[in-house]
Amino acid sequence: MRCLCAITALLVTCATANADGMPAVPQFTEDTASSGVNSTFSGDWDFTVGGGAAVFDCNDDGYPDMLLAGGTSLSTFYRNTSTRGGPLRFVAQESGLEFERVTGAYPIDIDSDGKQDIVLLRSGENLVMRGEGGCMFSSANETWNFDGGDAWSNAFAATWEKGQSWPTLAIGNYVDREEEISPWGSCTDNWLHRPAADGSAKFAAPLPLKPSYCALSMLFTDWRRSGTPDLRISNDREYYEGGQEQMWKMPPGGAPSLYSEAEGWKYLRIWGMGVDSYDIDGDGYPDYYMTSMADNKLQTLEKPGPDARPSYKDIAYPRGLTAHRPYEGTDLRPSTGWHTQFEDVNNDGYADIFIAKGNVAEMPDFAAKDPNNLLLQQPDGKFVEAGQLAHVDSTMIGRGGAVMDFNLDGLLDILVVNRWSPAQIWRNTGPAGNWIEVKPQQDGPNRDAANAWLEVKLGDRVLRRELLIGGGHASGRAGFRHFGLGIAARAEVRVLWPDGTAGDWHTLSADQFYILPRGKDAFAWQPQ
Ligand SMILES: [Ca+2]
Ligand SMILES: [Ca+2]
Ligand SMILES: [Ca+2]
Ligand SMILES: [Ca+2]
Repeated sequence: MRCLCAITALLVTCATANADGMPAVPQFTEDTASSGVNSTFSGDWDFTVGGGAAVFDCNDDGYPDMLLAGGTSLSTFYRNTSTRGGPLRFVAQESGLEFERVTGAYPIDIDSDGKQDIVLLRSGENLVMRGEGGCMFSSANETWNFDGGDAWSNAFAATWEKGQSWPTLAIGNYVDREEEISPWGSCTDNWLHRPAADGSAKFAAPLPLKPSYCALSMLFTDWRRSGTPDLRISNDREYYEGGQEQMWKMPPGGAPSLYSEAEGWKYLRIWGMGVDSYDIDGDGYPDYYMTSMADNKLQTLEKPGPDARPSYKDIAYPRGLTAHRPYEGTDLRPSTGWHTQFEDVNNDGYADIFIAKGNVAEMPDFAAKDPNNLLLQQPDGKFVEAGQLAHVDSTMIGRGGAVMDFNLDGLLDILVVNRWSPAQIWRNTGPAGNWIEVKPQQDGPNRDAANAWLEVKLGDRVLRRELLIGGGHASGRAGFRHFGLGIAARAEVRVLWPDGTAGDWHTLSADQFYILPRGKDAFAWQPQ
């Protein structure tokens, strides 16, 4: 177990909480200057949104490598050369993923060959890039019959629909990028790329989702645990005409249809930028955090249960999660949130929330100096702001990013892609409690078990999250999933597989990495 307490200049912090109840504040060291990462998301009008990162391991050493979107600059691939617990270091190298006009990127093993493939979202033609091994990639648009279109894409989600061995990809499109002068009302259709009907390893022609309302983030999520994920889309009210937040019913093999108000879906309009989910209240059902301009939303089912209607209430205010304006400085105009992620950054067993913040460009009604948020969850379920104390309060114009353990020491580090400024990367130096990182794996299609659930028993609580491909803001991750364990020396862990089969509980030791193969014993994996 690592050191539980540390004295900083400001306060005494412990792995669980301070005497005053404030959760332990992890200390982040910015490694940007020495990291080898030097990427800026550049461009004007049709790079106003987007600015993402894909984080994945492509040379099988366990250390997460990454691809950063560059907008009008080339996207850049970085191989992770960090050592365990050491400073974050990367080397830019040729990968085949270098393109102009990339807005975002998501890893997904489309052909289930054990190598991550990468979906490149672009202001222009989207690309599916097949992983060849050794961190080399090549376009598979033609081979896999993927129509990349020509829209301005920023949102992505993927699932394997029931009975399919090939994934369904959803791509969210923004306004018509040719309509720079009067873009209002020009939201272009989102596309659903389902598997080809003949069962070949190809995509069918894209199915437009009508109406579409300028999606900036989306998730396939099994919101009522029915075994069939639906498609939740967060939309930017800035440009849509008559739009709202959406959830598409996705009957396997059937036509998607929108949940209606009569079915319980509530009319909600936000500047939806980013989304993530976690069972934050422990009722067994996923809750959703959506970033916006001014106040952000935490949605929970009004009446959870297997027959639940898709009626959500916003509990961001009582949970201390509105994060609606800067928490430091003198600029008190409302703030603008983008990438968001639930992760336990201090390993106390309570999931926290990170938000990358930054003005769209120079919108005068919104804060120009808008620090990123690090909201730490307390045992009572309320969150407290710790961005400044943790030193991740950058006021560069944040967009996408990732909360990920880049140096495999069990402490989650933070990456943010900035508009017009270089991306930043911070190393978490603790203090933090115990942890566990796990990777479910199954044979056949959907190897990484998208839409499985991970459950971690910690005393009388069960930590629970759905494994999703999608969400955030234009940014996706693959690899080990992290849980903080507080002072527990072990935890019981199980996987609920995407087809509904419940795996056995495994008793696993803290501070270790584990592979969880379906139907077999979990085994420890040791980073070099
Ligand atoms: Ca690697
Ligand atoms: Ca692959
Ligand atoms: Ca925490
Ligand atoms: Ca780390």
